[in-house]
Amino acid sequence: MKKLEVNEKLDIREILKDLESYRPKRRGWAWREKVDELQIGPHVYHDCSKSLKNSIGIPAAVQYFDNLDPQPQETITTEIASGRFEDDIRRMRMAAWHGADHLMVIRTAGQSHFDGLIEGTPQGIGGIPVTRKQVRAQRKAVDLIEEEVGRPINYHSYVSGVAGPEVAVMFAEEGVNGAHQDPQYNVLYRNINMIRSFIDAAESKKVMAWADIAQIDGAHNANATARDAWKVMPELIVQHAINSIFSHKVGMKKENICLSTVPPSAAPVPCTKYDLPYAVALRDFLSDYKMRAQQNTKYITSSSREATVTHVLNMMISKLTSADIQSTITPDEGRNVPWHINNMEACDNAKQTLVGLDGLLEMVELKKEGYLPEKVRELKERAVLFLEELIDEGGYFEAVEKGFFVDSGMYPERNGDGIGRKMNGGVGAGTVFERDEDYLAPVTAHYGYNNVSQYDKDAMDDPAKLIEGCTFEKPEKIIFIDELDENDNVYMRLDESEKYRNSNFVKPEVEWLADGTVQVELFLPASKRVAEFAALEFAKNMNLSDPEVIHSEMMHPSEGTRIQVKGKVNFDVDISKLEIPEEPEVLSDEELWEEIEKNPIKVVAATVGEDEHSVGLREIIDIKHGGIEKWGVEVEYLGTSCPVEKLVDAAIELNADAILASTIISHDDIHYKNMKRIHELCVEKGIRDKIMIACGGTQVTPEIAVKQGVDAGFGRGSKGIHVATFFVNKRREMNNEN
Ligand code: Z98
Repeated sequence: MKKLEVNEKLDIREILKDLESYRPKRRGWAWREKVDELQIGPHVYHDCSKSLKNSIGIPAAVQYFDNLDPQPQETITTEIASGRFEDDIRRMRMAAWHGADHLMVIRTAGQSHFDGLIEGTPQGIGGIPVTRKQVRAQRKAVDLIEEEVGRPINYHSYVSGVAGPEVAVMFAEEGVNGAHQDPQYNVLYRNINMIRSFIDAAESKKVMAWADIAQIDGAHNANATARDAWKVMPELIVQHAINSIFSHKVGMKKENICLSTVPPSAAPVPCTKYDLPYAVALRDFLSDYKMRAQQNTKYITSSSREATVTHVLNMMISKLTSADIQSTITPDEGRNVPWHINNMEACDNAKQTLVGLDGLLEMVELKKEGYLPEKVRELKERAVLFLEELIDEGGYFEAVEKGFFVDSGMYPERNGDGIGRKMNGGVGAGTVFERDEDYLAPVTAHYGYNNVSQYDKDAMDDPAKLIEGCTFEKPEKIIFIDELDENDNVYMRLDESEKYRNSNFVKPEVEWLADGTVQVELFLPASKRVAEFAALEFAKNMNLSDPEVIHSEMMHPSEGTRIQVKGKVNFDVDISKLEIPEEPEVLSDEELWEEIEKNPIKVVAATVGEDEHSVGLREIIDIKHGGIEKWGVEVEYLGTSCPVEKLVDAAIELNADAILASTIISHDDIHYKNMKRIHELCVEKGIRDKIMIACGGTQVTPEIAVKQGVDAGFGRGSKGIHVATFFVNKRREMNNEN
């Protein structure tokens, strides 16, 4: 396929073309390339990785730092799954540009509730399973996107539910690079039979190991479902330990085993007192494995401000304890708005925080005495005692039956409210059978005994040899099944929004092309509930359809409420009909500094006539808000209501390069008349060809100003940079003429 062009939209139809024969470019997880001392401009970074070929820095980078966009050493994760894989592909491209290199696809309804591999795209059944078609289309797009940004991107989904092993095989075939896999998740949160889950997990992990897929466990769910999340810390350590050692024993390499660590608590509790000792204890115990730091999702609400602070506090823990992968969670989790912008902002949060904390561990270290190590020790003891009791009870299965897990007490305290699952209960109970004596599965990466030798001794380590390779070695054996639903498939959806694909028409969008959704922010001087209903009326009157309050927050019980409403607009804009004025050209700070230092510019300035409005002019002059002094322009300010004669005389006396006059009063066109007068006086006094004249004011139209004979007019919204740019450019022009 043709490589992506920065100025061209990704062509979804092109991605879908010949999908049945597409093979992923690579397999396996890829870490970022660490650079020990990364020098970019005057700055040196110690914890960063190779920079990207194409990326978008945080807003300050774009505005002040020439797009400086250092990439932290941590992999950055974002979850993208709006339910329409074709639109998610576009979001993946944006996320990659914002620094994400781990794209997780989690579906809107439990993938793990599907009992088999789903090949169609049954959107209508209440959830969107991960199908081969979706995975292949997305991996194909990501293959292009990683070339565009210049860094490998890890594509990730979930190996859960009773279809786990089939899903794992499909992922291995399709070049998926990361996956959640944890039998405890199935048992505790999906009520899948525990024996079946562990057997499936052995098979799944073996397949994942073959495909070099990095694994993330499911312990974060224990935190998210706990009654008091900070009490679950000993159990979290135990869950991590069980999945990690199990995975390793099945054959996964340790660096592919990633713990889904989560800071258990969040402000307003004094969360660092819980979260830091917990993170240290976990890393001490399980130092052979990788740490994937997730944000706390237990205490997330619909406030994006609050979610951002929690995220940043969490990243401080990540930094202090050297996490390998940093997940980003958006307020989506709290209000179910999986929007493009929230993904980008979350990636930017991570990048900004981690880069901002670069070198932290060279400056601070964790204390070896006092509260921290004492708490670490306590947590470790609690976890060890938990495991010892589990063994005393006969093992994991017995402990689960007895409700050891998801108990709301802080172990060894127990409240007796844990989730007890029956060893012979749950989904898939009774579906595990012993293998026959001569059991044979001629496939690669299979767990457990397999009687290959009876057929071919040489095939002992390569059972698929018996069938001349399975789908892993011979991908042409994969059967690709396209979507089966004639009324609900990607082509139908693309057709519906075709008007907006590479056309002149645009419509606002939050997750799907032309979905028309917008968010409106309101403050209403009313109590919360009243404000919520009033806000819906405002939305309706703004012609928004399907209005819905997605966030409301009390500012004061009676004085007012902040509300965010979403709704849809039902019109579009034809961009070919827009009259877009030319963007005012501005020179860079560096160019202005350099030029004005070489050839100083002296300006006389005043408000002229009988005009006392000095604020605008002074904003254009003073350094504080980016006035022309910033770049070294020397200004003689003559004050307000200055007669134009005095202004011109002062220019002559001081041998100024420019006159800067400001006028707001415009009755009888006095502002333009004054401009004309300044020009004429300069002509009369013989300095017009040597002096630049710039005039500004809120009522000034640049074109009309120039007609009065001055060199430039500056209207409403003009800034110092526009005036400084004009002076430098105009003088260059004058010098060239002479
Ligand atoms: C994260 N925010 O990890 P179903 N298996 C495990 C999971 O944790 C999850 C699923 C499967 C989290 C993402 N986790 C949420 C171990 C979900 C999801 O099909 O919905 O059960 O799969 O970053």
